[in-house]
Amino acid sequence: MSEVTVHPVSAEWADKALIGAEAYAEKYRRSLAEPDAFWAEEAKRLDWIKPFTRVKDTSFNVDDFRIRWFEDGTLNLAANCLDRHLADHGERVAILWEADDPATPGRRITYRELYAQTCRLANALKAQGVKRGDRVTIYLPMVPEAAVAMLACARIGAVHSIVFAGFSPEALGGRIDDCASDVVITADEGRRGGKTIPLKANVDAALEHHAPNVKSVIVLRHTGADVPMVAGRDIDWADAVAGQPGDCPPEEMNAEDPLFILYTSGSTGKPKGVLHTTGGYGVWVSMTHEYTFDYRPGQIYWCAADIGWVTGHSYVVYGPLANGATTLMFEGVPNFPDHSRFWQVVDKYGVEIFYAAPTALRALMREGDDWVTRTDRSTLRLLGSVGEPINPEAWEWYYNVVGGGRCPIVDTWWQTETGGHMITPLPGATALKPGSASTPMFGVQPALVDGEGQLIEGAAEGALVITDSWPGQMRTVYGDDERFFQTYFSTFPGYYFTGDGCRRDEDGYYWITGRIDDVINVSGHRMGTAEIESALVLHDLVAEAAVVGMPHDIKGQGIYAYVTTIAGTEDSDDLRRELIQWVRKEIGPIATPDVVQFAPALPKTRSGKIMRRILRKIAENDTGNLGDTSTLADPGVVDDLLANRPES
Ligand code: 6R9
Repeated sequence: MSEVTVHPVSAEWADKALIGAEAYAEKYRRSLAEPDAFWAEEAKRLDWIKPFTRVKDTSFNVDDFRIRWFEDGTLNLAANCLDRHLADHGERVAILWEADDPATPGRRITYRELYAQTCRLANALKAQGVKRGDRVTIYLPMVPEAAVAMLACARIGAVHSIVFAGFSPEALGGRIDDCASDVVITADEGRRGGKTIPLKANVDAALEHHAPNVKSVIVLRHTGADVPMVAGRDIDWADAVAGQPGDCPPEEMNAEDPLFILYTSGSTGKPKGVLHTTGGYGVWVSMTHEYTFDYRPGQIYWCAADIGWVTGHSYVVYGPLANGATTLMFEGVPNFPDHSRFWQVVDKYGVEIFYAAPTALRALMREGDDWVTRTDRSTLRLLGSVGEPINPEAWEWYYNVVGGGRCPIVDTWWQTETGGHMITPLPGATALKPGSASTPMFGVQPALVDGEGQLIEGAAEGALVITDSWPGQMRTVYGDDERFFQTYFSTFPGYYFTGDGCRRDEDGYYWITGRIDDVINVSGHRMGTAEIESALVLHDLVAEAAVVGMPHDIKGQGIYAYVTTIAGTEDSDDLRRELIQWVRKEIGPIATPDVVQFAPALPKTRSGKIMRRILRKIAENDTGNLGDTSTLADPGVVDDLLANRPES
């Protein structure tokens, strides 16, 4: 290992931060030693309708498996994000919106306005027949109405399921079906990087083959494009809310009632509907947003993630709004109209806290410092990173060039399943080591296990597990408790298995090394290799496919697909291009394979298992040492793969 540069906490941060080093140590100790007392205290950050009397009731063991937090308390999370802010700071800006095109005027929506818009839509949803517990699918671009839609669902106790607006009609339809939504909220079109995305047309296509139970589609006019409306099913957002009152009583939800479903990729099968509930999730995102970002009311805060991912749920909408923050929503992309865009937006709104994914930073870093240094950025005081490991080179660039050496970087490790930050530095407490997510959040007990499932102590490397529950933990896979248990609690009995590999150094800092299951992380987005393989084999000419990750300078990982076509097919470049388009159509552009290699056969063991280890090595171009190939049914297959590796 090369020498690690340590950036100690500056005197100013140590002095002014909410949590300093001693406070961190003491609070962390208490969170484990007295969890009930600790969490009862933290839960006061939310307004409860009926206070809870029980705090933590959890077990990861097969015999008495349960995850319940604050279980007899009631509350409404939308009311916590809106109503309680009105008395003292209703005129504070809740959402700042910056359009894709810098010439389009931005929007500033106060807490009072957001409250009224949310209530109108909540009433409109009720008028469409949506009841407590019903699922509503949201397929919207990064516009304030996306937050309005989420909060309107939460207000009436409906469960939202957001599908990223970059997903294809096929992927959208599958997700609508899985949770049996009967209402879809979408827009005419989205805009990103100067291009439009045909959202309404995608919904129409999705509903052709899926979701027979969808009764209404609410359509937001965003670009104003002329989109066909299906009579009796489709309704204009403006018409739906017209005449609806600007107040709507919040539904009294139990702490363990579902708040949302968010589909994420796993190592097997179709995407899982990760289910989060109300009380624990609310406490978790509010607490982590405040402590990790050292957030003080009134500060301008920008998380550049899309609401289609968990980061958008927890750190664009619920965490910041629960804390009365001003949260910036950006419709566009980092490199449109040019590579200065992020920093122009920072200057335009005076952003103080900025949170983004390493893939965007690496892409910008490649374009040179000038795009950054020509902007001011003097308002920035804290930077964050999320979604994938950040390489030390990108970290130093972020720190020195973007942050001018003034701003700590919080490298936050967490997952869709964890609801919020799990391992992260706190800016006033943690000396920073570039590339390390560092130390656990309050209540989080990470551990490393070896291949036999034995805990390993001290400086070591292993599979990352969490040994006890935390309030923001997912509660189940929607409709499939058994799959939830199998996926996360059966590999290492008694522990939550994260799917990540990890190293712990002599100072107890955690260094995430990446996924150790069949999940690849492309530009911070999770893709299951099995999902891409299933899409490929749907093509008439494909007999078999195997997909692995490959290193990629910007995206972190790229997608490398091995494809065996049916006998007699000509493996041409045209077919290669067609297959790439096919996957884009089946899943969406984020799943575009970077390399398609035709393979007359795939390397298999005698029992017929594909040896992915070998496929990974070839994809990584690390072909000197393929390891043990003695269990292969036909070793000749590997020679053919090596000889025909396409240039990437
Ligand atoms: C929040 C989010 C989760 C997976 C996770 C890990 C990777 C996320 C990371 C990180 C290293 C970080 N990951 N943050 N790896 N350092 N700071 O991204 O959720 O989309 O579910 O992905 O992302 O591999 O297991 P999700």
